[in-house]
Amino acid sequence: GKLVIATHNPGKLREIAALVAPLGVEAVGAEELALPEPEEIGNSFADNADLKARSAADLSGLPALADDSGLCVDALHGRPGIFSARWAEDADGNRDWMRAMERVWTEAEATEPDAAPAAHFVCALAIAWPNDGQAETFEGRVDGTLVWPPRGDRGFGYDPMFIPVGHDQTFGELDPEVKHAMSHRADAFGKFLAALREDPLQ
Ligand code: ITT
Repeated sequence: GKLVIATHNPGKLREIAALVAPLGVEAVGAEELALPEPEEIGNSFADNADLKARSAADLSGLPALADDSGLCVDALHGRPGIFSARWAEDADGNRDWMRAMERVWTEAEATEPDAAPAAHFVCALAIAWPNDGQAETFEGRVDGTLVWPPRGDRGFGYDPMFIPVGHDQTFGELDPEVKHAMSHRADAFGKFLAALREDPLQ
């Protein structure tokens, strides 16, 4: 059957399409179905993933998988967190990742000048079925440190400034396969797969 990947972010769509490929479902992006972007009014990654999945499932009549994710910096008490995308936006809503990374680095450095700032990515995945009030959510995480200047042009978002624990290259430099094997998204997806084994998609 079909599964809607309820994201308007091409970087996420690429990664989630790769993760769901082995499931044998036909992945369809939210843009392809011209689904609107619901307002992310939740107070947590899980709440926002839940509302994006339910909106896409109800409007498309298909099961929908949504991702809400972000970068949490220890020195910034977990910010930008659920505001990770908003930190990239200018007054017209255009996104500039260099601007977002610069803000993160500047604020982290102002708090802890000499340390390599500790940070982690969080990903909440939510799966929803049409007209079913409940979505199920799964949360994953990867720990690391931040570097400046950003390095590498792979991945998306904050990847060029994030070095995962156990590596010395950023997610922007590492092979996408390496990121997929250890990322916050892969961690959440593993939990989703474990639940699917109990309760399959069809
Ligand atoms: P959708 O809501 O349409 O899925 P979005 O980009 O608005 O797309 P979020 O609200 O979840 O999604 O914002 C998450 C931001 O966190 C995202 O735009 C990235 O900048 C950042 N982020 C999440 N996962 C990341 C990853 O794997 N690598 C780098 N940055 C990531």
